[in-house]
Amino acid sequence: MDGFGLDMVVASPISIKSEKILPIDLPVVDLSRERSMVTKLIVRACEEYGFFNVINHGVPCDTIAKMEEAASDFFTKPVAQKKQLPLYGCKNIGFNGDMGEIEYLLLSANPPSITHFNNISNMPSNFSATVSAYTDGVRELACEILELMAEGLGVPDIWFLSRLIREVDSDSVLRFNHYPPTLNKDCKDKDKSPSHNHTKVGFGEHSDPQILTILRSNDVDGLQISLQDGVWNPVAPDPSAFCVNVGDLLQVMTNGRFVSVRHRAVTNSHKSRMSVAYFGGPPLDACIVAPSVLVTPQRPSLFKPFTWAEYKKVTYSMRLGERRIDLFRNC
Ligand code: GA4
Repeated sequence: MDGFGLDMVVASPISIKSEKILPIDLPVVDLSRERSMVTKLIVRACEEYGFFNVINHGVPCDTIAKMEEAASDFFTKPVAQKKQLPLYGCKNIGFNGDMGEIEYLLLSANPPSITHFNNISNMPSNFSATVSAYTDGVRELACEILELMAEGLGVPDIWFLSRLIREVDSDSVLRFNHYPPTLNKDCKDKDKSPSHNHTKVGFGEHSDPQILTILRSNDVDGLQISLQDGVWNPVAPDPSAFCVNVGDLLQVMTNGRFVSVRHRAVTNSHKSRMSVAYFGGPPLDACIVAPSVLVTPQRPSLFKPFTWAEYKKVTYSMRLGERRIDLFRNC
């Protein structure tokens, strides 16, 4: 994987430091192919990359298009109007001082919270219907993928993961992200040259705490994953696909077979990047533990059992980039 290294420039605290940048192609899983082949491909992708693109996913194109339009309409509203929504955020991420070149809206992906949007002024009347249809579609896709994973891992109860996010009290989240272009209008012409880097960190390095993430983005790049410390692998956006990634809980529930890979989003100098991410999480009281078939004398249990409530509390008490999963490792 040598030969693509580009060094980037430090300009401000949220600019990219000098790092190795090495573009990669994610594995592509075509859900319309033969089941046993699909399960093998998914398992391999989750072991080696923690990420893959899924095509022929079954989520209707118009459901996706309406969602993207609703997200884009929302972000073009005046800031004062957006700030009226309790779950709107700009630059501040979490509660411990993390910052990024991003504005976002975080919603609970459970039906009662989505319906709640009907009662908030300034949101279009069809907003909650659009979000509900999209959430139903991606939740179903996430469940199908989790069942394929369980099958591929040889777990007899193939619903052991999907049932956690199908529960009515599952703690899943939908996040709309907007990364505005970061080329400063006052920039001198000489600084606008392609060799000058205006890329900044939109959402800093982290792993996703939940079980599985299903990400959709517009055609503007920005997602980077890190398969090796200090090396960033930009992933090209694919408008025909959903990008799927393993979360911390899935790493624990596969006893470390699947990897929750660190990733980040960077801005583009000239174009707005928009994405919608569904984070499939279990109910708060769910016990997070690997099934017995994945714990063997050759591969003893890597993690202590815990509840999602305990993990979530730790997640929100730490900085974005901290390796919270390490706190739950067996010695
Ligand atoms: C990362 C994944 C999801 O976007 C998120 C994020 C959450 C937030 O933005 O409020 C967190 C981050 C995410 C992990 C560490 C904590 C919590 C910000 C942060 C500093 C919604 C989530 O569940 O965890």
